[in-house]
Amino acid sequence: MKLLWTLGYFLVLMGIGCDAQIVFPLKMSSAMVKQPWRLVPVNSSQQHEAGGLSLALEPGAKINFLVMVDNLQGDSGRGYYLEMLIGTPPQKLNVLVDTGSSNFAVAGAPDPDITTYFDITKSSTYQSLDIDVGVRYTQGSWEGVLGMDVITVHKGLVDNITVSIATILESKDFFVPGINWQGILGLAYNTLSKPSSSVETFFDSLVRQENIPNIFSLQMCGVGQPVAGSGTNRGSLVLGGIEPSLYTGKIWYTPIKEEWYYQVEVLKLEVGGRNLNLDCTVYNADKAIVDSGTTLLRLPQIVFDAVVNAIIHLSLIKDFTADFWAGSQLACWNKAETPWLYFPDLSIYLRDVNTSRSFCLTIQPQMYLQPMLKVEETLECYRFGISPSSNALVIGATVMEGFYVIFDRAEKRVGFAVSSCAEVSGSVVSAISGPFTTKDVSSNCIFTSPLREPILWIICYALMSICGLILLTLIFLLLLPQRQRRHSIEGVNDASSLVRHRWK
Ligand SMILES: *[C@@H]1O[C@H](CO)[C@@H](O)[C@H](O)[C@H]1NC(C)=O
Ligand SMILES: *[C@@H]1O[C@H](CO)[C@@H](O)[C@H](O)[C@H]1NC(C)=O
Ligand SMILES: CC(=O)N[C@H]1CO[C@H](CO)[C@@H](O)[C@@H]1O
Repeated sequence: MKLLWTLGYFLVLMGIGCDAQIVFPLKMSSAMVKQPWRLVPVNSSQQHEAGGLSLALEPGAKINFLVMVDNLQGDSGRGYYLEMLIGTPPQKLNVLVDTGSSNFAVAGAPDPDITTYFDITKSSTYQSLDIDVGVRYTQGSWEGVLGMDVITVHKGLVDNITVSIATILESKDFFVPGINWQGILGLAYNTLSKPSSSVETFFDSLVRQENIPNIFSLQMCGVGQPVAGSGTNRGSLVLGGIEPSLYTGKIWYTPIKEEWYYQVEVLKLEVGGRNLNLDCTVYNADKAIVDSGTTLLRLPQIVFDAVVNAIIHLSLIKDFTADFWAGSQLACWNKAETPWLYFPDLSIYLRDVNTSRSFCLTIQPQMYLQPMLKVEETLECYRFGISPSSNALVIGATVMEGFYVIFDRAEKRVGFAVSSCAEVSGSVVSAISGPFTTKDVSSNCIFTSPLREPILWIICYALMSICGLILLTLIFLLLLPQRQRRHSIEGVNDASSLVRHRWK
């Protein structure tokens, strides 16, 4: 990595409590921050208490869920992945855990950025369905063919179930250097399955064949670790239930507004305890989703700008460059300094399952300022973990790392609890609070959703009608001279020669 020290030291006046001048040794580094990869499909053809499903088994009770903690590895920058055995005899591959898409796909051919792939010719149980399939994500895409085979998730106690597998034959910006996974496990709803929603998702197949509850939960333990470090941070994907050891306190649930992505309703954002005061529909434009396959917290542009302004205002640091907020520059401090004191907390309010209440996820700066791998011995460098988006608010890995997130599909709701591993240097960096009243916000912050698809169809029909009209006119015009020629041959209408001249 090539470094350019563009800015030196800054003097920052801290006015909180005392008027002392503090020398704030901030450096900006233009170390090339590779655009974090994201995996949100584009143009998708467009409360229990914890005990209910927990691991705490009565003696002799039937195991009706598939719990295995610590079965994930990875980091927020390159994703968390699960080891899977595919085919007969089994071939071992790592797959990225992605709650923002719905296809299960693995490399089916060699690629420079991966070490292994699934060789269908070596699996006696593989059945090709002979259907072409491709998925485009916000970044990256692939094309391949659809088939079926048996899989085993050794560290998830899933044994020999048959699932749809897409084998990736060609891809673009999908596999990137340094990743340690060779496939993707899309855990969202079949509505987003490609080429059509009739392709049963991995999790639906699992629920059907193993008869487990329709719920999974996810803990990712990379807070405070370099975003693209050794890639060995732990995590847990619990298939079929909730594991009590992975969280503390109460689980708060928010309704799933529509079953495609895990779409939720964001009511309010606060920076340092101050309401941004934007119309709440802005937070859900055009959707707010929970997506483990997106690295950062992504905010609609207007919200992003408001958050950055609020942070600049509250941190009293005027000297961050635009490139830092844009994610292409790092902020570096001497090892002995920690910047946390100068930055406000960020809170996201979600509607509770009791719709007249809300609860709020709070993340401290330790979560949205992410350490990068060592750039220089004496410095610690951070990148801004929030980025703008043109079409969604995405609660990505950066935020999810603070929480144990429960995808309760059976009850159509997403649960959040403080994760047991959300600590940096011994202090917990995430919190959940509530309940709050929703009197100050509109009763529905999602107005685009029910209209989105119909409007596209209306436009489509309108265009088709116009095309039809043009076609009819053309046919009419083409037939006209012939009719008139016939007439003129019969000597009825001499004027037709004029028309024929024009058509020659
Ligand atoms: C999985 O089950 C199929 C048939 O149900 C069997 O042929 C195959 O050997 C099994 N594979 C493994 C790895 O157990
Ligand atoms: C929902 O929340 C309101 C306000 O806190 C409360 O008065 C009401 O009893 C709650 N309803 C249910 C069904 O819990
Ligand atoms: C929802 C969505 O992302 N729609 C995009 C589909 O693709 C067109 C053109 O490629 C974009 O303009 C839309 O925004």
